[in-house]
Amino acid sequence: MSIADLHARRRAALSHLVDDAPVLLLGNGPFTRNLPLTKHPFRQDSSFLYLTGCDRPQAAALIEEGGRSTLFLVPPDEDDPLWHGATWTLEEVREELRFDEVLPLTALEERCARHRGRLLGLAVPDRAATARAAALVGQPLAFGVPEQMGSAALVDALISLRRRLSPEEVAEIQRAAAVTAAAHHAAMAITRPGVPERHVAALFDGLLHAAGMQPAYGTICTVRGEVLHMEQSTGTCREGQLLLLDGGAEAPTGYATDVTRTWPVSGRFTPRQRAAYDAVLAAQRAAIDRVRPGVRYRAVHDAASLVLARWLVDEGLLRGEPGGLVERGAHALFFPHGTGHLLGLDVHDLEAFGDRATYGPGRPRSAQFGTAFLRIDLDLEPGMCVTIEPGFYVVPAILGDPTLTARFRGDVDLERARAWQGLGGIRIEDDVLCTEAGPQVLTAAIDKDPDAVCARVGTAADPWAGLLPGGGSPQTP
Ligand SMILES: [Mn+2]
Repeated sequence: MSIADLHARRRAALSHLVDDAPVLLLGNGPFTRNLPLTKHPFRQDSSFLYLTGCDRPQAAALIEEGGRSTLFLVPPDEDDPLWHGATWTLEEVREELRFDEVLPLTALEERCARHRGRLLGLAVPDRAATARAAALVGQPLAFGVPEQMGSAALVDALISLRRRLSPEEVAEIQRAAAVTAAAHHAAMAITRPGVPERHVAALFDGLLHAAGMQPAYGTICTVRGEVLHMEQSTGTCREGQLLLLDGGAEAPTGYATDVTRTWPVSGRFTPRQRAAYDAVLAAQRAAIDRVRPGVRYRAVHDAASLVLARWLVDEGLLRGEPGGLVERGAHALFFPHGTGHLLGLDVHDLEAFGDRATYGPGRPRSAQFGTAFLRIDLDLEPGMCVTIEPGFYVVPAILGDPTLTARFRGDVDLERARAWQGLGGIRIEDDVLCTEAGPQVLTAAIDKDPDAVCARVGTAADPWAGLLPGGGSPQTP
């Protein structure tokens, strides 16, 4: 089946799920950077992409009874061939994307008029497009505000369709995973003391671009792994430090990967680093093993937390019985986030729809520190793809937090914990497909065995060093 047929099939399935109610979809417009002419790279809204396969800016679609579909586009300008090269016709797009009809965007309001009062609509990241949809649908819409994401029936239908990936979608993630593997391995290879973090980050992102893909999210590349979403790569890799790289390719079709690896800058772990790395890896493997149909994701998270808690007790960082420590949430002092999230067209798939998409009915979020950040608590089903990404972090902001340290006074040995400061953070993350046959790690080609990782570090020259002004010394401050 061609990709375009797949999109047509999804529109028919959607129509069926909403009892043939007419559905209006607006795509994203271009996002201006600093001048009208300079734009951010275009990214289509994921639900629009899912249902249309159309990655042109300023598009709209109307899905009517039985999945009959009309696409609306801004036709090319007369001088487009001069400025932008090859041009296209609405008819060519109609054939390519298998729509029943393709009309100029200016016809949208008139075509929607016949469905007044019955249209289902959806918010998208683009505010102008969302405002246009809200006016046509006659209800307030706001992207990222769960209760205003769209008409309830449409949102529920999209969630139920997108939550489980088809084999075609899994194949897209696998394509992106192959590129992600090459990029992670290249990043390991050029890491050595003195190399600026940004050289590693630029090689990682550059490799994705060279493969015709792009980062699915802002790549994290830092020796300060304890800052969970460290966005700047302005530091320098130093002997004795760990480098954490959280980055993944997005395929041209929009499907994401999300992978974290952590490795020693020098290619050798200290005994303490190695112990922590082994514990995180054991926690990750225990959690991956739980990714099976019918298992509640909370149990996957608890499995990772328990393995870490046992090790924390062995190290003397926590005191007490591991099961009780996890129940009280004491492990979160060193593992303060959830074990993972859904993955698909969005790197945190369906998260824009809120907990309605990612938590089971009647399952409110935990109020407990750490567990409150768990991004998914569904019963796993075949076709769901989740990340498994436990970590161990020595976070000064946590160890110095008077409320947290008072709450867990009996559980944590603060003096010992503070002696670990400077280790930073270790996270190991893979993308795992839930199947009837058990967990399938889509990113298994990326080394995580500690010896295999170390064997890669420092095996290649810093490719930027000779290309940059100033002689290209990798010792840039
Ligand atoms: Mn992730």
